[in-house]
Amino acid sequence: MKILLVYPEFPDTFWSFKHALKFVRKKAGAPPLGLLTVAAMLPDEWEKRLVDVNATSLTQEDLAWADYVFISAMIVQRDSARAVIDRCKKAGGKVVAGGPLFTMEHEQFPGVDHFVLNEAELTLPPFLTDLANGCAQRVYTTTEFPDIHQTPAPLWHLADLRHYDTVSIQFSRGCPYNCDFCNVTALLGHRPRLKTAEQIIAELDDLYALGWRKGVFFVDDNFIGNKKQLKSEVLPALIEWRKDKVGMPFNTEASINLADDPELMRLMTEAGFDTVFVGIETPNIDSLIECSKTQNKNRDLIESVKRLQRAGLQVQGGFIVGFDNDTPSIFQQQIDFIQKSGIVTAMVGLLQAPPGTNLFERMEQEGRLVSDMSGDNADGSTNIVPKMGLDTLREGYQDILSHIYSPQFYYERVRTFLREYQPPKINIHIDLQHILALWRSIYQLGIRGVERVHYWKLFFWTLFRRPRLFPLAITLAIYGFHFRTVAELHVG
Ligand code: B12
Repeated sequence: MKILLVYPEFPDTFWSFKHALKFVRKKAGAPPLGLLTVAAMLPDEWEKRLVDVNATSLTQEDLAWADYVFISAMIVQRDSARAVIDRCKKAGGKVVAGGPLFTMEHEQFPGVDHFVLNEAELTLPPFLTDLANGCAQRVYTTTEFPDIHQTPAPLWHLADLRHYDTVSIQFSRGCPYNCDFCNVTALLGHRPRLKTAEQIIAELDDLYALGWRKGVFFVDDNFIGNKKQLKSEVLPALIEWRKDKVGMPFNTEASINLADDPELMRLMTEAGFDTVFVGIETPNIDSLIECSKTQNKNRDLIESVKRLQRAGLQVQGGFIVGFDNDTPSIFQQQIDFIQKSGIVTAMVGLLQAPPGTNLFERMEQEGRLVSDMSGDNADGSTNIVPKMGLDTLREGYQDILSHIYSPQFYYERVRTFLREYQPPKINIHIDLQHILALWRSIYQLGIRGVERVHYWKLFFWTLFRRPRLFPLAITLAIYGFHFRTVAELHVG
């Protein structure tokens, strides 16, 4: 059996990092972890090929080669997924689809032969058995959440890792919190399900053996969902593993209460984590109550962010405007908060209600749902009628974007962050692309860019004041170029 695994193209979004990747001559952010994991669950003797359309093109020859095309996608890849399915059908191929897009809206894809939905650990085995018996059904689904102790290591060798700037691995699924706009618990449940330390070390060993030295993104919904096991098993194992390694800094996603646990922060940075994405959402306490974001309440959010930064973790933040409790003053409040916090990578979006969430149900009851979600929560669109009125919300949103990514505000924020940040000690791996990226940034941002004055100010400020952080400062300058380019697409 010949299986072609296809990952559709991402649009030009905040998270695509498309405009930043050019500086390091990479084609895409990370290889598709879901497909590579599914590949490892297929029989060994089957032949497998991966085409990540973000990194390489899908050819007629690929389609002619395959007995089955396995496709995975998020909602944001909907259009490209449709185009891939159409091409497969025209080429006479059979399509098997899974992953979050199809799990949420499989009825909208009549061209797909088989849907293997939810987590493949549970739905793929019955599909494979039925396929072998010649009685494969159209839809395989489950309401259970599997134990991931048996999940095999992804087949990274199928991806051409030279095209990517980072790779993702997964330690846990699920999140203990109940934020009413987030569909992670609907998709993956409340109880964090964890891999063992041995599984994670084996996955890292595979990557290291393949020569990977760049960043590793732990794509957990909430990395600290089970602190006890992290502290007692996984982090000590990672600390031990890192001792004779070079490069491979880690980043992840976690809730803000990480800032309350000095021991956990210390173990994480010792293990090699240098960045964490945190859902901050809003400085408006009434909106935090409205969306049941309990972990963000009753705290000084700025101080929590600074504690993480001082401990060695760069904080990236997600922010939302458009809660019922937001008034037009929220826009300036968000700008002030983001500037003071030194959160350089600040992703701001309008409140959206994904199906399966409490927010979706409430909006439906109140007759406030208006359209399908675009799937990109930072494109200035929403599927609900906001209390403050859509025009006011959009205008305020655009005002936030044009401020926070403007060269003046952005570079000021980079300095606020670098003043606070105490980087963890990781044996840095410098490759030729880093040096070339520096030259490209000098040309693109320091000579041609509208930000040139700010760029040089940061360049020399970091060289003299925080020389160890110089590579990070240049990376952030490059990110700024990407964020501004994407924001201009939305703001016009
Ligand atoms: C890593 C990640 C990213 C990375 C993606 C990197 C990459 N190239 O893979 C980045 C940071 C780029 C990203 C961005 C975004 N993401 Co994201 N992301 C995740 C995250 C945290 C982990 C995904 C992952 O790798 N999981 C591990 C693998 C093993 O799981 P999996 O892919 O789901 O695969 C399993 C099953 O789904 C199934 N399966 C998957 N594919 C297939 C295919 C076949 C054929 C079969 C049989 C089975 C199968 O089998 C696998 C094993 O069980 C998820 C949340 C989550 N826990 O899933 C959100 C998630 C996928 N992201 C989401 C969203 C909304 C986004 C963004 C729009 C904004 C945002 N909120 O972050 C952007 C859009 C991307 C863009 N470029 O514009 C949503 C998607 C919702 C949806 N229904 O589409 C999720 C589910 C989070 C959420 N809160 O809802 N994301």
